[in-house]
Amino acid sequence: MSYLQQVRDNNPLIHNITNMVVTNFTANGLLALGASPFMAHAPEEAADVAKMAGAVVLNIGTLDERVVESILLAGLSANAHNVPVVLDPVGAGATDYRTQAVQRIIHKVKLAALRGNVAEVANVIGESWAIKGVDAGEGSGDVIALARTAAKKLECVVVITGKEDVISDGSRTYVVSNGHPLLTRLTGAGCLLSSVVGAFLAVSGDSLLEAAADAVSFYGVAAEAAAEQSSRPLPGSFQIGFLNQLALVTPELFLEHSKIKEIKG
Ligand code: ATP
Ligand code: TZP
Ligand code: MG
Ligand code: MG
Repeated sequence: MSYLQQVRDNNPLIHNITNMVVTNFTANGLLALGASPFMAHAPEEAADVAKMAGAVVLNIGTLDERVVESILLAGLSANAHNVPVVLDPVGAGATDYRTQAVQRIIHKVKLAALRGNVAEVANVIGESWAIKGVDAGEGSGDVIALARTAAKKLECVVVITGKEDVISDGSRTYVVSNGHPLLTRLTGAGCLLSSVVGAFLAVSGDSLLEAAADAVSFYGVAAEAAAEQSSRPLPGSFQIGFLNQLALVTPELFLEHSKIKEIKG
């Protein structure tokens, strides 16, 4: 059975410690998909929520020390209970505080997946890449090589998103060419994707790489369908249409439109 169908059948609980910009959009996106969002960022309950979840998604978008404390508590609890952890290193490299917070997190918490734009992922592994706030900068380089290197270094699946998305576990690598430019006009498009990756990992068993690639491709197919359904695609109506398509895209439609290519070598 497809990972998408398993998410819808099993309705996995996804613990999100995320930023104040995207909290509502992320919860609605997970609900539309068929997962069960739980937004819980207090350090007092972070460990308890993480251990009951199907996946934990950690996001540093609007971090402060209390958030970092919660992230560490949730991450360590998830690790102790075999719950997959996804990290979205929003803005890593933009300020020293973000860069250092990410280093504290990855040294303590074992990730199942890292999901970010190219500049964020480069900065997480100490390679420089221009970054503009929370958006990828104009840098250029070999994104496939970067994904492989990062996956090997962090020993987890790495998802680098952009016009094309690269998903690697260090030995196998996929490129996904689904998506729509309107996603770049929607704040939280990346953050919600990180949580959708979490939902797919929650039902993946050991097939983390395949589940992550499916999550990314499904998300892009939903965006394509939303743009196609709209008579005049604009950011506001696209956001609503996109949420609708996260609920409407069937496993059959997904298979028909999915563009996942394995990169050899
Ligand atoms: P950034 O802040 O750099 O925009 P992000 O965290 O918002 O990063 P994105 O890289 O924008 O994350 O990825 C979010 C989603 O948008 C992914 O599904 C990705 O495939 C899609 N996407 C991003 N850019 C494009 C594009 N130019 N064309 C089509 N899809 C895109
Ligand atoms: N500022 C801090 S977090 C955030 C903004 C605008 C949201 C970033 O979300 P995404 O998914 O990276 O676009
Ligand atoms: Mg974006
Ligand atoms: Mg982002």
